[in-house]
Amino acid sequence: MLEEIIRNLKNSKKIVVLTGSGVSAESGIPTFRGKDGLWKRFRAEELATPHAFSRDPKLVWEWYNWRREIIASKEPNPAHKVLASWEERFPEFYLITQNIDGLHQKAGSKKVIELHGNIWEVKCTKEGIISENREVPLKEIPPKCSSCGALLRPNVVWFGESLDQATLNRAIDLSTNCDIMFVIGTSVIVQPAASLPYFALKEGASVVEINIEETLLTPHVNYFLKGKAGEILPELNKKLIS
Ligand code: BJW
Repeated sequence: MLEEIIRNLKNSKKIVVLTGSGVSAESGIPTFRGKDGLWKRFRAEELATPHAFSRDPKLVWEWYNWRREIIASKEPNPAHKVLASWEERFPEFYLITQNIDGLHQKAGSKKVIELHGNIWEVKCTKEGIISENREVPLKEIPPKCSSCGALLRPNVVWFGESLDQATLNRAIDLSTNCDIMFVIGTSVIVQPAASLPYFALKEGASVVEINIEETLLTPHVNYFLKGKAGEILPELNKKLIS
């Protein structure tokens, strides 16, 4: 099956990859819905909704501060590295991620389309200005805007919030017009990201899913590679470059 995927990949012009938290699992960053996933230990509605933030910004920021501490100590794994090398190899390679951890960029990917924002950015709740913030741990919780004093929030997309429209449109356009799509380390549950592989399938693209377990998407894909992204992607890459 790997040979067939490689043949397909080599014949493809537009290559799209959609990643989820499973890609960073081997770096030591918890996923959301797995056995040790964040939503097994924490309630999403108390921490990852606009309502939760307006009710208790300190609690929400303490949780993000804890996650920032974990992420700051982690390094990209072989899956991130292979995807970064594919950006160099293929002229029309597009990486769409639901991850907010910045590990794709740390591995060298330069043009990452971040659907759910980035944990290393903060947004002023009054002026809407987005800025980078890499302070670990945060000195002040909750942090305040240095120019107007208003509360800052993590620049991530919470449940019930819309994704940035231009970013989403770009992801839909790429998914609708690609030749091959890799869907890696995501449960394909959270909308609207979960619809992207279906747009690709509908337009006749080949879809390759890499996951340690089957998802609702699996029965629809052309190829399902069961296993860890950090093992399967290097294996695919070895065949690609040999
Ligand atoms: C491996 C592996 C290895 C492990 N190798 N694989 C009712 C009310 C309100 C909203 C809704 C509603 N019903 C539906 C909605 C819409 C909602 C939604 O989809 N909910 C679903 C849960 C049903 N979506 C939204 O609210 C979105 N906005 C929206 O739709 O706006 C319009 C709207 C507004 C109002 C009402 C309705 C619509 C926004 C979604 C934002 C998601 N935000 C989060 C948090 C980001 C910030 C943060 O991190 O703190 O994004 S939630 C979380 O899930 C995070 C992820 O990006 C996202 C996806 O998770 P992912 O990456 O797939 O992780 P897992 O854990 O689910 O899966 C990991 C996978 O990896 C597994 O399959 C493993 O097997 C695999 N794996 N190790 C390969 N080594």
